Amino acid sequence: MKLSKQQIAYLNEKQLKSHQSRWNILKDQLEEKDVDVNGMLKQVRAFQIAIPSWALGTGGTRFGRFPAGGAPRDLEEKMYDIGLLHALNRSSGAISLHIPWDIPENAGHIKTLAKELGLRFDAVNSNTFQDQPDQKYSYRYGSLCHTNKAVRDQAIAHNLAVVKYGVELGTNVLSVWLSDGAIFPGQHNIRKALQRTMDSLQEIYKGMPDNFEMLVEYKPFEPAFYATVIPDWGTSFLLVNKLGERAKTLVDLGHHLPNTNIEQIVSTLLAERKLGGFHFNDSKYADDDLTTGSIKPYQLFLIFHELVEGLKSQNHPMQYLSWMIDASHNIKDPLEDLLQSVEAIKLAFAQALLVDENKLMESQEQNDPVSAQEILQDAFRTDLRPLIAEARLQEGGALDPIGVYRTLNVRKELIRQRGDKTVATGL
Ligand code: PSV
Ligand code: MN
Repeated sequence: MKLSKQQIAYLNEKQLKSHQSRWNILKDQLEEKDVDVNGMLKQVRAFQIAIPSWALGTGGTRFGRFPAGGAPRDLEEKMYDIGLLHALNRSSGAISLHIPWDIPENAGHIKTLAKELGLRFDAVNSNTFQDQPDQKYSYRYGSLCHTNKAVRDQAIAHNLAVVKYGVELGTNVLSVWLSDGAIFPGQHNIRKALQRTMDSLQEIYKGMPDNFEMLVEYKPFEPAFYATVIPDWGTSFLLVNKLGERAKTLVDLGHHLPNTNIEQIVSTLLAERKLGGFHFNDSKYADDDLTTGSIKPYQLFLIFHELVEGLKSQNHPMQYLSWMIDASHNIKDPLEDLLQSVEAIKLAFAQALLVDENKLMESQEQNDPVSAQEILQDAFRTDLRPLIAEARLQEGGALDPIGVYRTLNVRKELIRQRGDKTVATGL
């Protein structure tokens, strides 16, 4: 299913007047504060967040699944779904593939479709956390950390095969997340498991083309409950530092223990030129994979504040990093959930752009935490939704993406086309 610009423009018409009045009020308010409104609009318009190919169907927990129907049955249908999102919000113009959940069998055809839908390929993700039917050795006791060299070699070869798909699709980022670890104390030698992981990653790094980056993701627990081999940013940082310049850390917001100061991690990694990318989601307890911004929007804003300030200090554009969503949609329509996530991310980004950095620096120099808080919260509490809508409008997207999605009965149409019992590969 595809949405045309005309369909969207027609539905925008009805909301144009009320949008204009809200936007004019905000614009005046921002201009009064000497905010570079056009500069902000330009940045928000350009910002793109990759959609993971593994999160377009209804997810579930180990207790059950409640699919909503109309889930994409193959990579092409997944791309059409991302095309729908991008047509609505103009900010989902990239797709991140998880291999072997989504193997681009015919790269030429897939690239043509991507072009037609206005999409590009973001990081390719390897998967050595599950066994595949045709695989020789099992990953039951780990992959890159395994005691048996043959298993490690198989996992290394898989990662290099993923890189090859990436090359064919025109991306240059490999993202690695390992579930390797011990579920019970004593199960493995912690020091040796880390060393073997390091050696295996080195093999992969050496095998990548010179322009390829490797992102190493960390996660404190699950499925390895006792000692995950790469449990935290410190371990990832240690590994990527040893690997080389093109290896960096990937921060998944859900991969922290409660109350971890993620913005501080982001700032430190960025300062060391070792922050490579993001997996956005939100959580209350651990890796809940909830809609971004649904639980802790202030934290998201504080993270973006560090990103905006840090990248600016290094003269890097926002697209210097890989931005991706990594979520599971248990009870919401996955496409609506993704629209909400992208909106929350753009809002946090725009709020961060609004922070008066010079004034904040003055407060910091004068050791004035009261005024620092006022400055940050003034930006956070400014309702920038009309600016995000205006940016979308200028890009040819929908003023109200979820409204248009519902008015056009997109889910109903997808169910009609694909059936109500379809299952998508992925989470
Ligand atoms: C693991 O929890 C993770 O965050 C990794 O990024 C995986 O690639 C993804 O979720 C899908 O399982
Ligand atoms: Mn992730």
